[in-house]
Amino acid sequence: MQRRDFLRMAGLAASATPLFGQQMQMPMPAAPAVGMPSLSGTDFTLRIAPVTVELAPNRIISTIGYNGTSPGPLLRMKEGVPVNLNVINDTDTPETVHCHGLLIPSDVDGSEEEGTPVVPPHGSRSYRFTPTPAGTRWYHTHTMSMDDLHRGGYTGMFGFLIVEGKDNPGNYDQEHYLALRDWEPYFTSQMMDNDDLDPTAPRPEKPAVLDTRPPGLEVASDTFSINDKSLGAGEPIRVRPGERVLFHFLNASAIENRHLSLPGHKFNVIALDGNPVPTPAAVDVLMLGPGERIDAWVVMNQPGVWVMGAPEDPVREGGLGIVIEYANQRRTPQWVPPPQPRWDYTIFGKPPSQPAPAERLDMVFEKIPRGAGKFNSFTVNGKEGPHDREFVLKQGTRYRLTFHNRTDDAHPMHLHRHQLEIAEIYGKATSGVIKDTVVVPTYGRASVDFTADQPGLTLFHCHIQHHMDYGFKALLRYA
Ligand SMILES: [Cu+2]
Repeated sequence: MQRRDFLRMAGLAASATPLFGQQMQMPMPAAPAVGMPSLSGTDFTLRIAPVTVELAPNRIISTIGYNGTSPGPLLRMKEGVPVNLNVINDTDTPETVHCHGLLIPSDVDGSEEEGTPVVPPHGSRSYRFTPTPAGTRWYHTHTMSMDDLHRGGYTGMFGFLIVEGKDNPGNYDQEHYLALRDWEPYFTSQMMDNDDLDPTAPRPEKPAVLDTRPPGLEVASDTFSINDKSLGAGEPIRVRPGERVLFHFLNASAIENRHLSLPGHKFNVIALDGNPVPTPAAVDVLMLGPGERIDAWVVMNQPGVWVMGAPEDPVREGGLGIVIEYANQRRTPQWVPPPQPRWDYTIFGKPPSQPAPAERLDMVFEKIPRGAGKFNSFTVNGKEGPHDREFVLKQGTRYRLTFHNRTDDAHPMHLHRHQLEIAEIYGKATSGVIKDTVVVPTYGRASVDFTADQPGLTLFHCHIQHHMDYGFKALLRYA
């Protein structure tokens, strides 16, 4: 590490407490979650190298991270102000850093498929771009892992990237950035999904005859954390009755959609994937697919000591949670199962009012059991990625993209460098919900609109690493 970088990190670590210090209307009574330094300005350096993560005193894992930690530093950029992102790669493999949710050119987006130059092993590279739009974004490696569970998205290479706009919500007492994560993944043929908790969900794409061939191996985990700490191992979030706490949640998992709840409290969702929603609404349970973010505030009005965590017992007990402790309360953290999770993007939308799209594209998703030897493979319209010349966009055209999910899994579908407006999902029409990653339900259908206004190669893929690596991606290009 260069001395300059070290000084910068050290200085920021010391001043990291008031994250939105200047803009806050009330003083922050407690420190934010530890373990996540923050960097701001216009010149950012990320150093990729092995790190250890102390999930709990008796649970220390080795992985790869940024600037000595995982999650990496919170990067704070200003909307519209050009930045340099300098990436130093201290590992033996080429690396990429993808800025997820930003509308930036292909050659700096951080995807090799789009033509972004990689950071060579033991080399460095500088990317210059103008961050936009404002909101909760994130950055992560975009390399393939294939059958190596110590590479790519399975490592600790992820962090928050906040693009600050002119507006700031401001009206809260504390602010926390919480990344949901799993560690030490392994292969299994057991399906452990919790995507299908709602048996009443419509399944318009369920095939009349199901494929009964034995499935291949998928990736699972039993070890979880929020940021770098498993439930109970880190400092609690300390609150006082009546406080409004703003949470920025990120599912930084490479393998699974996750739910989250806080007994006795509701999440007031104000933004999805960093984009303000037309109809903020209070919910008991959040759902985040890999890659998704939710900004939500909570009024702390149930004094006690609570577990905010995953509703599924093995996941929460495996570490996916954090303790919320009210002042002057001393007791074992309490957990109460939430009502049936029923996540629905459309409650945050408004009645359909979007213009009719000029063009329509259909994508049929299928899973081929053991299509890749011992693993499943995934196809879009009958073929594995890259779909080099299949999806050719006309500049300036508004498209409606309809996903037909004929698989037994819910997939978080991510389009790089563009914003997706949900038009229909779960059989409901909506508008105004702007996302970059949309979880398409099991055997479900979803339509999203986007404007082709970002010329250049554009990657579309499932954000579950194993699915992306085994075919579930497509390269969109402009005519
Ligand atoms: Cu998937």
